[in-house]
Amino acid sequence: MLDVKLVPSTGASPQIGIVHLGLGAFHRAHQAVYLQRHLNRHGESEWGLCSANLRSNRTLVDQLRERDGHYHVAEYRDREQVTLREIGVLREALYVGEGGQDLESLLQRMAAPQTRIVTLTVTEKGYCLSPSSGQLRREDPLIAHDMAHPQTPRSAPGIVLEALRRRRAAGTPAFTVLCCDNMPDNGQRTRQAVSALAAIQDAALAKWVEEQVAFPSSMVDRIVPAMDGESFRRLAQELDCHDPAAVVCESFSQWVIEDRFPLGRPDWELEGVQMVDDVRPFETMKLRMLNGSHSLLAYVGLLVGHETVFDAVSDANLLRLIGRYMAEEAAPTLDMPAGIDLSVYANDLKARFANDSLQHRLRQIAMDGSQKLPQRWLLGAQQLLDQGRDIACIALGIAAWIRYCTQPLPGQLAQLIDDPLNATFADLAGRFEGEALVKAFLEVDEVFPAQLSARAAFHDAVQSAYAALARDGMGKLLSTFAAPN
Ligand code: CS2
Repeated sequence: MLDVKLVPSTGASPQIGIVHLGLGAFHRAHQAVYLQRHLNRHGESEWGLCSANLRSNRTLVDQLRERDGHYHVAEYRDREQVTLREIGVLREALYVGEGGQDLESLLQRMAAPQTRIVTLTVTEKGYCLSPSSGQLRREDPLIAHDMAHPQTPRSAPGIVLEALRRRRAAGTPAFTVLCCDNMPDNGQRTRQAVSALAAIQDAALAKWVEEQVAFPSSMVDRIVPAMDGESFRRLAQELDCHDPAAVVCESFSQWVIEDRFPLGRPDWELEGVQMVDDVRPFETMKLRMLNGSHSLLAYVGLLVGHETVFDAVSDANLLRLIGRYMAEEAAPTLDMPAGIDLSVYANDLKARFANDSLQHRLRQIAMDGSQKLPQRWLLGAQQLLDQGRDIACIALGIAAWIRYCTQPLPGQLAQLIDDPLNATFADLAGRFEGEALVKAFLEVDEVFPAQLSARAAFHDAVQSAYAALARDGMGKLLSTFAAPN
């Protein structure tokens, strides 16, 4: 029997104090929930949200507008317990789109003195940085557009910069920029994107950004699968919830934020947010342990025919694989503050992955691998090699990723790889095979840091994993690989 707890939105309609870029499922189920709990606790709030989608999902924005921004979040602990939360903290939903429909409203909202924080979940590629070096990709079409038309920007860094330019011109103090995407040093990366663009446009503005804008880093964590027909059906059947803007997620949630907010912030710590001086150890732990395991489950799991994270961790070989990866290839690269036990963290992650109420598709995790691999596996691999350690799991993961990017999965005519470097991968797949293909992949410098791809031990490990995969198939390889000692 499913135990359903309902939590309505209480409190007065809040004033908008935060503008968010990237109105996806994650934002609706993570940040918005913390702000809702803040509103429910205080009964009023000056931290309401205006959230915008930059390119995707106009329909969602329309649906939210029809409901005055109200929607539901179903937090599943397991098959037995769920909390259905009503969210009323989203005061304005905007869609910028290619035609720039709401761009001016968004920029005005960001420039308004009441806006004190701008948050972002635009995914790794939304910052237009090279994944391996963190430098702004001037050749990115969105950046090229924003360099030519800074006042009608399209990229996330361009929009943040134009809003900051307007604030500076009006004598309004800078808002704080809080990145909530899964990148290492994500505040610093965001600063890098905005500052590099500013430096191209206007030296005085670049100096002002450097001196006046705080870019605290944060670590965000909650598993929020993209909604699909099946999740909507279950919401209707199990919870009688017929809300097209609803989101399903796990009950676990974590947010660790660097406490640098010159214009103030909500008292988030009351809602369980960890406000710290340095977020890096938490971010690195989460990226390598959770996201690194996720990517391993995705590429290896898809090759053996699994569809969801739950299916993948129900496969004893895969469960052993991520156990080994976390213990031998992620944990040894981490330097955690006292009180954090990485083996407990690893076990908690396995339990979270085994939540069978979530239909978390491996394909969703597999997308944008070029943007994710550096922080999930490659920086750690470099450290492991420096320490003279083995990188067998990471090498297997990279071999599986190369395979996934270059060969259709069984039962499919053609595989659509959802990745900004799609064309590069297709080109390599057309020109090379076997060892030469692996070599060519490892030389894609957008993904693989030069220091790593220069190492023979790195090439050898990936080459031998790929050769075994090509020879034996992933099923056989995985069973020998993950055999218990
Ligand atoms: C996942 C993440 O899609 C992915 O790549 O690894 O979205 C993951 O679910 C979240 O980071 C969990 O906090």
